[in-house]
Order: sequence, then structure tokens, then C-alpha cells
Amino acid sequence: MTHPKENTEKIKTLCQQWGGSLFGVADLRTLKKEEILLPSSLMDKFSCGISVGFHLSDAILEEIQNQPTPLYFHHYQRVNILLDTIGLIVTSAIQDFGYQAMPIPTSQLVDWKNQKGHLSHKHMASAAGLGWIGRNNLLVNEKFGSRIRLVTILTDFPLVVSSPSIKDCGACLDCLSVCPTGAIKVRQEEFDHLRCYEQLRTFAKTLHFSHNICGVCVKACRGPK
Ligand code: B12
Ligand code: SF4
Ligand code: SF4
Repeated sequence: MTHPKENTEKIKTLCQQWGGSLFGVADLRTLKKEEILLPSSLMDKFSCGISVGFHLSDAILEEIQNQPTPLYFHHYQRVNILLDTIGLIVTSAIQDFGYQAMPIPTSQLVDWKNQKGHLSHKHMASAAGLGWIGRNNLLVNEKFGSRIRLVTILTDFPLVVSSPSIKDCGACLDCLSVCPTGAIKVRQEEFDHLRCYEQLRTFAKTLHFSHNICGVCVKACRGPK
């Protein structure tokens, strides 16, 4: 089966059946090569990145005030497992059709100093039309705001590429005042990665979480009005 439209519908339906709320396909040529920490000999095998988003539980997010909660920590871990599982299921389906697929871990670092994974799921999702990078430095979707987590599957399966979103945060400033460390600025480019990182390290130490989590700016973002 090599018809891109039919292939795309099949994979999209599979993702939805497994709880994926958002689906899109990015053309890998549109991504910055220097941001991808995988050998080019490996990347050359793939033409597309499938981006899948899971809509986080609004009820769990509503419980967050100015720091992460134990419920959010558990949710974060389970959603990572689900998204990694969707990555495996999609990989298996594509390989059964005779093509290559490689799921990228939902949350794994390969460059600790610069805090980078194999590739940016946010940049992939943006190229796949799921949304844009907002003032809070997260992927903002028109329907769910930033209340989503993401995974990417690289493939050479013939698929229909999505159009990137042309929207932005507009006049919305809802996330600026909520950040406990003032890392979010009016200009997205001025987002203070280090302040945010240090705040998350403090949360992990004081609240005894084994991961750097927060969730405050995730909760705050419902997308522009
Ligand atoms: C490492 C990481 C972090 C680190 C550092 C993030 C960073 N780079 O600034 C920390 C622990 C701080 C972090 C925090 C959070 N993260 Co995080 N994180 C990642 C991870 C695993 C890799 C990011 C990456 O590789 N980026 C690639 C580079 C090219 O993109 P960039 O981040 O824009 O690049 C900048 C930084 O590298 C920065 N930089 C350079 N040197 C240094 C050094 C340090 C120390 C730091 C901190 C930054 C930094 O400069 C670059 C250019 O501006 C991704 C998963 C993934 N593979 O995508 C999740 C991911 C981005 N995180 C996510 C989330 C939700 C969070 C948190 C809300 C925590 C939580 N779950 O409660 C906060 C939000 C912070 C924010 N507002 O941006 C989601 C985002 C979903 C969405 N809707 O957009 C992702 C995609 C995970 C997922 N699978 O869904 N995260
Ligand atoms: S994750 Fe927390 S500390 Fe980092 S920008 Fe969002 S609200 Fe601020
Ligand atoms: S809360 Fe508003 S300003 Fe902040 S990222 Fe979301 S849409 Fe953009």
C-alpha cells in the first residue's frame, strides 16, 4: 500500500485509537539539521516526522497552583509511557507495510549540558501543523493550548505532509505573570531557559520528584483568546 492519503488516514486513526488527540506530518527537510542529534546516515533513511500530541487531563492541571503536584507527576510519567507506546505501535504498523520507522523517546536527554534530546518534539509538532512555539516556550495548539505532550516517529512511509500553523500568541499574555521565576517574557526569543531549569531543579529537590517538572505554564496556556 503506497497511496499517501490512505496511509496517512490509517496511521492517524491508529494514533487516535490509542489516545492521541493531535496528529500531523512534518517534512524533515524543513527542520534545522544542526538541531537533530542523530547521525545523518540514519536521518537520510527518513523523509517525514509524524507528530502525535496527547491532551493532558484538565482536571489534574486545574489542581496545580504555583508548583507541581504528586498527581501531575504521576500523570506526566504515564503520559510519557503512553506516547512512547504509540510510537512503538505506529512503528510496528509501518514496518508491517514494508517501510522504516523510528520512534523518538518522549523525554530522554542525549546532551545533558545543553539539555537536548535527539530532536525537538516541539519543533517537529510546529512543522507538522500542530501549533506554534508560544511565549511560554512550549508548543501551543489552537484547541488545547499548551496542555499537551508530544512524541515523534521518523519514517519513509509515503504520507501527506501537513501545513505548518501560521498562528501565534497574538495579544495574549496569560502565562507571563504565573511563572514562579519570571522566565517567560513578552518576546519568545527572550525566554530564560536557565531560570526555568533552576526552578525545576529546586522543585525536584524540595518536593522530592525524581524528574524536573513544573506544569504551571502548561496549565496557564489555553491558547490565545
Ligand atoms: C530537556 C527538556 C527540558 C529541560 C530544558 C528545556 C530547554 N531546552 O530549554 C527542562 C527540564 C528545563 C524542561 C522543562 C520543561 N519541559 Co521539557 N523537555 C526537554 C526535552 C527532553 C528536550 C528538549 C530539546 O531537546 N530541545 C531541543 C532544542 C534544539 O530546542 P530548544 O529547547 O528550543 O533549545 C534551546 C535550549 O537548548 C537552550 N539551551 C541552550 N543551552 C542550555 C542550557 C540549559 C541548562 C538549558 C536549560 C537550556 C539551554 O537554547 C536553545 C535555543 O533557544 C523535550 C523532549 C524533546 N525531545 O523534545 C521536553 C519537552 C520540550 N518538555 C516539555 C514540557 C511540558 C516541559 C515542562 C512544562 C516541564 C513539565 N513537564 O512540567 C517545562 C517547560 C519549560 C518551558 N516553558 O519551556 C514538553 C513540551 C510540550 C509542549 N506542549 O510544548 C516536551 C516536548 C516533552 C514532551 N515529550 O512532550 N524541559
Ligand atoms: S516550567 Fe515553570 S518555571 Fe519554567 S517557564 Fe514554565 S512556569 Fe516558569
Ligand atoms: S498563555 Fe497566551 S501568551 Fe502564553 S503561550 Fe499561551 S497563548 Fe501564548
